[in-house]
Amino acid sequence: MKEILFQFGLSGEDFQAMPFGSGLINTTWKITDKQGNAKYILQKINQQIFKQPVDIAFNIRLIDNYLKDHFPDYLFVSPVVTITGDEFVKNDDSYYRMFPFITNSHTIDVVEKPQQAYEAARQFGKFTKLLSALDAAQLKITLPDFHNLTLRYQQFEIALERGNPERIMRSKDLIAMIKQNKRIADEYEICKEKFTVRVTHHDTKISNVLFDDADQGLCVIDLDTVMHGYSISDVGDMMRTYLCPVSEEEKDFSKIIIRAAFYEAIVAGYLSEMGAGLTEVEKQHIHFAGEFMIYMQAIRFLTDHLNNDSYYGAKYEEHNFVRAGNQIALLQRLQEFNKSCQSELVEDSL
Ligand code: GN1
Ligand code: MG
Repeated sequence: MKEILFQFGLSGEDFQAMPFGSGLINTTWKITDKQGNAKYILQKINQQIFKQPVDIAFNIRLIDNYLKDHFPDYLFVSPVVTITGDEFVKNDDSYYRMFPFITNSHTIDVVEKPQQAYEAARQFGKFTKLLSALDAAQLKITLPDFHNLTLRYQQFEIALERGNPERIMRSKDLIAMIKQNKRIADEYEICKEKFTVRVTHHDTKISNVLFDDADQGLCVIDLDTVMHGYSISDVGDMMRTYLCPVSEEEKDFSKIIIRAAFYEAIVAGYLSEMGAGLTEVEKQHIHFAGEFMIYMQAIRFLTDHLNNDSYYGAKYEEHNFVRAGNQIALLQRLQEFNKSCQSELVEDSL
């Protein structure tokens, strides 16, 4: 750690690293000074997943330059360069990068108030809006087919053939539920052609938004998966992670509920920035977004369980099985919620 900090121009005597955050992929530390003040965020990139860290750096530089040129007031958290002027420190074949810790900012891990959901959705909407004139095709593809639900479904089918036979047997109920909901993958395959390709964040969980001391959103962070994509990815992942008071880690599925006020906050926050820019087709699919992302995450967790946890890892034997079951329960609650909203709409129009 000392050597890595040194490469970023920091003395190991004056700074201390502490594990930080709850991401599943990269490893993150908070770097504090002697007084205990947070100064930097250090990250080791998971190269099993991100095969080309230099592509991530390319994208961040492209966006940074674009925003500095066109929207200089936007708070963009640029990486700290090393003493040799590089974006990474390479150590034992691993890539480390560092960001300044923005003073008077904080992140949150759980969405407790609709206002937080609104602010976050506004920030993700604003990010895509500010970059709407940047050709998304210029961005490198850091994770090919990341939100390609058609492919995720195919990978699930392959896992059913080649995965761990015992786990397949014990997962038969979840497998059946994934299959029963295949229409979500079919709908995606049909409608994706009609969507506008946009600069999309692809990881809109609440801890990827910086808030100021008055709980106003400042900007979005964690740009590793910023690529060309569709608005349903960003809106959908907000629904997946903000609507329910408990996360994908929760084992007691009776706690999985949909909070209507948070649903409205996400839609209102996103539309406050993107409303004028979205096409009719995109607007019509806002309500599809949550189902799309929750279903895809359920597939990804279950596929990984069947493949012996090779992607997400597992802290206990059934970890990804529980996560998949959690996401299926969330999908069911959202489907009930969407149905009841539709019947309310019908009643309203009568
Ligand atoms: C991963 O590492 P983290 O938590 O930012 C994953 C997301 C999933 C999420 C589920 C690159 O994100 O797609 O939604 O876990 N990122 C990657 O918690 O696979
Ligand atoms: Mg992430």
